[in-house]
Parts: sequence; structure tokens; C-alpha cells
Amino acid sequence: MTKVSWSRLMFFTMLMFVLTLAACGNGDTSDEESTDNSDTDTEESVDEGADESAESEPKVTEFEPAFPEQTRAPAVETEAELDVEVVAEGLGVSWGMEEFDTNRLLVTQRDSAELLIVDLEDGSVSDPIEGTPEVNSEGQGGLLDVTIAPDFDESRLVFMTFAQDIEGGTVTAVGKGVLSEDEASLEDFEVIFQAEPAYDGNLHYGGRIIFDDEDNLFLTTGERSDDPIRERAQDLDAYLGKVIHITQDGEAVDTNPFIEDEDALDGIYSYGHRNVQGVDFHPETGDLWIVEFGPQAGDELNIIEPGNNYGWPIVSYGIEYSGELINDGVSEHEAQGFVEPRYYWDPTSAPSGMSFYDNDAIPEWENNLFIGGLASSYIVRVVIEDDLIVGEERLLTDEGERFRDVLVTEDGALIAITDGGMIYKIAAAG
Ligand SMILES: [Ca+2]
Repeated sequence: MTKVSWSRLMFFTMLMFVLTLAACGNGDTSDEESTDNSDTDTEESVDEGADESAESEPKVTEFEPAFPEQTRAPAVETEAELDVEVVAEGLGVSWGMEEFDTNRLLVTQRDSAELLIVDLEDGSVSDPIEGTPEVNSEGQGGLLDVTIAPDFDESRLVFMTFAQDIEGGTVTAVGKGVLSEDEASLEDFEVIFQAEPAYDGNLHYGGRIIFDDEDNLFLTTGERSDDPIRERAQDLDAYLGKVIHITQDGEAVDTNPFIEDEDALDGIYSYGHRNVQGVDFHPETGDLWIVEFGPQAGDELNIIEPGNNYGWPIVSYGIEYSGELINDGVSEHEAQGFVEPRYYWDPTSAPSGMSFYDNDAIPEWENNLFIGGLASSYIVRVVIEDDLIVGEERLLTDEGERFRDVLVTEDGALIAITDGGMIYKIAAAG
């Protein structure tokens, strides 16, 4: 295991990333979420303290926020002394994870579709667990998220999301299987939900899952990226660009907002999303927060309420990768009848998986939100007061990793997994 001193990692304020995305406005490959790793970012140093906001790069757009705290929050800095440790390395693109046993993680490998067990104490990595589903691993597809049933200790049920080939293209699918007692295989794996319609593309699958306190699942999807399919994010007869609420058998939860609407799909909980890559419940308020990947700029943090429309692709605080405006450049959500994001990034933070810090091991982090950043190559720490973002910090800025997902262990360590196959553990020093 490699120990890295925290002080070495604390010079984020001296770094400035200048996005040159405009230089590669050639469709899919310019999406920072794209899988070709052809990052076009350049870095240059600036004097420390040159900018009081966490964001030192110039904005991409000229949009005005709907309220002052909606973007570019003041920079904050963790005061506690932290240890950063590389627990494991040499894995493939590590997309999702869950702590299924104290200090032991289930970790998905997106491209190889493997499910692994990683021991945080000795850094050991298991052989691939048998019985995982067949996936479509083109583009942003593959084996995506993993979580365990609330009654896992008895049922040993593991839930996973993945890109699946079906007639007409691919879908974001959810399946479940039973982890054998010897942890070598997933038994009786079955698909419980497919986010139809299928589409012949390999981008924007969304794919995060989380259990609520009534033991039902929230699933996030993407709108499949291309114009015009992305417009289906606004349609209630398609599961694209949605937050979906289903039971452990894949049925719509009977309190869902469109159950009574015969023209709408029963599983839909909220709509008008682009590509929802992170989801978690706020530890204090219990609200469901999501992060969705924007176009060029305009990544959003949203609080999800049933039946709400979050506006994509009608309104956005971002612009097309080509530099063109979206819908003539309408950014205000509320004025158009949509829900304003609680926060947006301009330029992008390239957000992926996220987790609230629901632990007291690092007291100043309590109820803060941590979000993995991809092309941005950092972890974002967000400080929230009364649903307003009042501070932002960037962590592990010099590792050069695409941070795909983060979680908080029972012990209060922050774990991050990356596209480069690294597993980091950040914990209070000592
Ligand atoms: Ca929006």
C-alpha cells in the first residue's frame, strides 16, 4: 500500500484547468463522459489565492444564476489532518461499489463486466464473482452500479445495473442475484427492469441505484445523448432521462406520481434529466439528491421531488459541445415552469458517483456531499446549508485520475474508485 501525504494533495488552489473542449467539437467524442479518455484539458499554474471561488477557470456561458448560491460557491478547505492511501491499483474502469461487509467492498468493472470483492484492510482483490450478466460494453455501456438489499444479511441479494442488448438496441437494465455463502458466485441472476425504449447507441445510460427507507429502489437513467432521442427526457412514455422508482421485483412503486396517468409510465418519479450519474439521500433532511452530467458546462445538483420536471433539453445552464446554444440559450428553469437546480457548474466538474458524508469521524465533513469528477480529475466536496451550496473544495487534484464513484464506509473513511483502476481511502489522520 502506498501512503501519500495529505499536504501534497492540498495545493488545488494553485492549479487551474483550462478546458479546450471547443477545440474538439466533433460530436460524441467531445463528451467528457466519453470513454476514449481523449481529455483535451490543459493545466497551468496560477498564483495561490487568485480566486475566492473554488472555481478558478473562466465560465463557458454567460448565463446568470437564478440565485446567488446557484454556482461558483466560495472555496473551503478541510482543516482536519487526513491520510490518503491507495488501497488497490491495477483494476479496470471501476464504476460502482458498495460496502457489503465491514471494510469489504463489492466493486464493478465496467468493461470486463466483472464483480470483485476488495478488502480495504489488506488491499486484497478477489477473483471475479461468477454469474454476472452479459452486458453491452461499447461506449459508456458495461457493468455499472451495484448495491445490496436492505436485508442482505439474510437474503444475500445483490442488485446491479448494466447496459443490455435487447431488440432494437440497448437499455439500462437492473438485475438481481444471490451472493453465494462462499462469495464465489451470484446465483439465480435475473433482470427485473429495463429502461425502455431501446436505442441503437452507447452513450448516457445513467445507471445509479439506491434503496430508500421503504426498501424500494431508485434508478437513474440518461437520455441516450443524441439529438433527437434526447428529447424523450421530456416524454412520460419513455424511461429515458428519468429518475425511476421500483420495487425489488422491478414493479412501479404504488405511490409513484404518474400511477393514475394512463399515458405515463408508472415507474417514472421525475423527468427532464440528461445523464444522472450520482444519487444519495441527505442524511439530515432525507431528501433525494442527484447529480447530472451537463452538456458543455451546466452539470446540475438537483433535489428530486415526485412528478417534477427538471427541464432538459428545453433549458440548461450549459451549451452544446459545438458551442451552439441549447434552445436559443434559455437557462432559467423556473420561468419556464421547470425546477431550478440547487447548483450548477460552469465550467464542468464532469460529475459522476456521489455520496453524503453521514458519519462523525471527520466532524467538519458531516452532511457534506462528495462527488467524483471525471475529466476534471478531482473529488468535489460540497458544503450545504438549508439546501444552499455555501462552499466547495476540490480533493486529490494532483492524482490525474478520473474519479468514477465515492462512498463513505461505516468507519467514516471516504473511498474513491477511478477509471484508472485505483481505489483510494481518505481518512482522519492517526
Ligand atoms: Ca435542469
